[in-house]
Amino acid sequence: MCNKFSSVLLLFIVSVVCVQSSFDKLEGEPCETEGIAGKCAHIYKCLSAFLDVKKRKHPTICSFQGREPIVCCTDCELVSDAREAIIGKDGTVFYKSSQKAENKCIDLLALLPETCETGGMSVAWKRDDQPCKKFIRKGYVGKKKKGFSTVVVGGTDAKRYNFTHMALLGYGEDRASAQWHCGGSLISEKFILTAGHCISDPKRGPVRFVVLGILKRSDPEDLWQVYNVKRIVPHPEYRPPSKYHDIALLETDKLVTYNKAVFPACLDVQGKFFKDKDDEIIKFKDDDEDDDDDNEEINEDQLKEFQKLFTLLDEPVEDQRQAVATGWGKLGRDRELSDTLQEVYLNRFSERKCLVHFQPNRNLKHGYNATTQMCYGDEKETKDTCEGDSGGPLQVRSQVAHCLHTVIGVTSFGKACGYLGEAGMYSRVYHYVSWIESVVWPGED
Ligand SMILES: *[C@@H]1O[C@H](CO)[C@@H](O)[C@H](O)[C@H]1NC(C)=O
Ligand SMILES: CC(=O)N[C@H]1CO[C@H](CO)[C@@H](O)[C@@H]1O
Repeated sequence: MCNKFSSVLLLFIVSVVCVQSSFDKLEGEPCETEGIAGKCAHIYKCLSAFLDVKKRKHPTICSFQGREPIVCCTDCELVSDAREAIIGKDGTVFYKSSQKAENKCIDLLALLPETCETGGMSVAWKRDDQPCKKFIRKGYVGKKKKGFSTVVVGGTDAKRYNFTHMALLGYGEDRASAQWHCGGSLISEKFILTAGHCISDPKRGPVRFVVLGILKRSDPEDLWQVYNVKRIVPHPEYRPPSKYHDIALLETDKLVTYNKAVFPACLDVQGKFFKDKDDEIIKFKDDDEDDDDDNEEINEDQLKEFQKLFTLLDEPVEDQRQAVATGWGKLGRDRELSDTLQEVYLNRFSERKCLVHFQPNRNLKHGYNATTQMCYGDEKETKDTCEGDSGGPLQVRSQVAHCLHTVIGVTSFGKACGYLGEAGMYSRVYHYVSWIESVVWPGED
């Protein structure tokens, strides 16, 4: 990308040099371009000029620093290095963050087998009330989908290619006789995220196989993309039978091939916005929230603080009030395992309700822990994850691209599934992101 860019840059410098003569404005000096007042800035600090050059549009030159132009920049904010920006197929811009897992998610854009709507930044061009060019987030993700959770009772069949990160885990000596239960999520070319308690089966021993690319257990053999598990990495604090830190990573013996049926998911790197307090601001922003008895008061200061946070970020947040759990688990209590992958839309329970649902017991000494766990379910319909769904993802659509999912939770356990109003427990991915990064992408920055 950089090479291509410098040749374009050079070409354009040559053409500019031919037609203009004096380039004497230094970095920081005022300038004007297309009738808009700006400031001279190095081309790599001026995202809009950088993008213009990529589109072979000439920016206004202030001067040169060696061969690199100082341009007249009308952006509201300069960036540290525009070369860090990733341009999506539809022209949207992503800016790399300091979070490895987020950058990995953005990198996936270039590998997507099909194009899909991306959710990066786009330029808000100057309007009369806006003295400079601003990059704003394209915000489709935070938009609430109406009628999302309607008549689904229990799960529904998922569509092929909709959950391409979904893995099914196999236990047993060989593939032919292996038993397949527990789910997982493909999160890189080598790693599957699953639950701690899925790393082995009481009768058949450690997990040995991972299958990707299927929608149905009964899918023909040629759709089964099977990998051997080379390494099992449970979370270092996972101490069964305790149910805390119920999360693990599986490494495959070879690199996973991405295709239309197999493609990884992103990890939730934003979770901090969805702790208890923040529930309130989301409710505040959402005028059609109709329940609920747990509308605790928020004070003025808190509100201001949240509003400040939101304007600072200027981006939508992934709406995690509703999330989708997927799995090939049992279709209900005392029922058979599902042949077709099931998807079930669940609602987030308030922290208070989670505490009530999951009180301290033998394997959960301190009860529900909001830092490391979350609970989702449905209070009005019988919807839940069930036996065999363990290890699978609880997910929302990714903010990076419409066709990607962000895994926010790992299905951990429930009580008896299929009772009205029950909640299921999920390991909170956000809390584990740095551990996941250290295992999946070690030694990279
Ligand atoms: C919840 O888990 C975190 C991380 O393990 C721990 O530091 C914290 O003390 C736990 N909170 C409670 C109330 O047990
Ligand atoms: C996330 C995703 O891929 N969603 C797709 C699920 O399937 C339907 C119908 O095939 C598509 O319209 C969605 O875009």
